Amino acid sequence: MKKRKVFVTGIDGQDGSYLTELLLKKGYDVYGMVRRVALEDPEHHLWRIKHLLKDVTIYPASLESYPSIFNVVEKIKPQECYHLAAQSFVSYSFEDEFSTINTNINGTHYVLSALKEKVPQCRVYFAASSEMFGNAKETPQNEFTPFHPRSPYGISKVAGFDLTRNYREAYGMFACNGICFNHESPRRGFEFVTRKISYAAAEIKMGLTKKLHLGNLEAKRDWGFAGDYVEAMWMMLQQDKPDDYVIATGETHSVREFVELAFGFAGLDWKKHVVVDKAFYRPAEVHLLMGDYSKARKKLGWKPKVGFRDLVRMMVDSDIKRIKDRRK
Ligand code: F7E
Repeated sequence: MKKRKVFVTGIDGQDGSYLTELLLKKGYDVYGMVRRVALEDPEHHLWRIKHLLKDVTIYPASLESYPSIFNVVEKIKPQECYHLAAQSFVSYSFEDEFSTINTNINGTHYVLSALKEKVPQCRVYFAASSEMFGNAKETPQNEFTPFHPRSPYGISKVAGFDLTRNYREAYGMFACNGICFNHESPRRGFEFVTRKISYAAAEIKMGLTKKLHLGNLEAKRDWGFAGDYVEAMWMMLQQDKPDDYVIATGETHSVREFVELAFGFAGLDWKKHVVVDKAFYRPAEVHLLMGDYSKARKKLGWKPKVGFRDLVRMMVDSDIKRIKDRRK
C-alpha cells in the first residue's frame, strides 16, 4: 500500500519533532519545511530532529513567501498537513509586532491557500493557541469561550483560527483548529519560562550559575506534555468531520509553583536563587489559563497522560543529564 504523505511546517520545533516521531511510527511519508538558514546550520537549528533526518524529506521554504510554500505543496501533494510554524514567543511579539503579525497571519493564509489550490482534499491542522483567550471571560476555557487576546502573538493566532475555520466553511476543506494550552518538554526552547526554570535549576545544581531572573511569578498556566498534545493533533485529522478542539490538562499552576517544584527536584531552595526582575514582565499579561478538554475527551478519546509533577521532573532530570553528558 502507498504511504500517506504528510507535510509538517515547523518540523524542527518542539511539536514538530514529537509529531514527526508519531507520524513515522504510523507509517507516513513525512515531509517538512524549514527556513534555508536552518539547512545551512543544521547542528544549531535542527537539533530536535537530528535523529529523524534520515527518515524525512526537508524542503527549504519561508512563511513569508507564498511562492515558496506553493512550490513545496505542489511537489509533495500531501494528504495531511500540520501547520505548526510560527513566531511563537509571546514576549518577543511585543518587541516585533509587525513581523509576528505578518509572518503568523500571512504564513497561515499562504499554507491554506496553497493547499486549496493544489490539494483541496488535504486535511489540515492549524496550531491555534490558548493565548487567544488572553484576558479570559471564564475559567475553565472551552471552545465557546470568547477570545480576548493580550499580545500581537495572540491576535495573530485569532486571525489564523478564523482563517482556518473560514477555509472549512467557505471551501469545504477538512481544516481543524487545535486550541492547545501550554505544552512543554525537554525539547522546549530556552526562552519559555518552564525550560528557563528547569535549565537554571540544573545549572545551579551543577555549580554553573547562582541566580535565575524571572518576571511575573503569579501568572497561572495549564501546562501539559508536548508528546501528549501531538497525539491529539493527529486524532483531529482522523475524524469523520473537521472541527475545533481545546487540548489541555484541566489543571492550572503558577510560575511560582513550577519554580518551587523544579528547584525542589534539584535539591535546591528556590528562594536563595530566584530574582524577580521587571525586565521580564510583559506590557499586557495573561493571568490565568485553564482548559476544559471535555470535547476532545468525548469526541477524540484523548486525554493527557503526563501530569504536572511528572512533567517538571522530566524537564529537570533531562537538563541535569544534559549538563552531565556535556562534561563527559
Ligand atoms: O510564559 C511568565 C510569563 O513564555 C508563561 C507559547 O508556547 O504557550 C506559550 O506562551 C508565563 C507568562 O509562555 C518569565 O509572563 C514569568 O505569564 O513560557 P511562556 P506563554 O506566553 O504562556 C502558549 C499556549 C503559546 O501558544 C505560545 O506560543 O510565564 N513568566 N517570568 C515568564 N515567561 C518567560 N518566557 N520568561 C520569564 O522569565
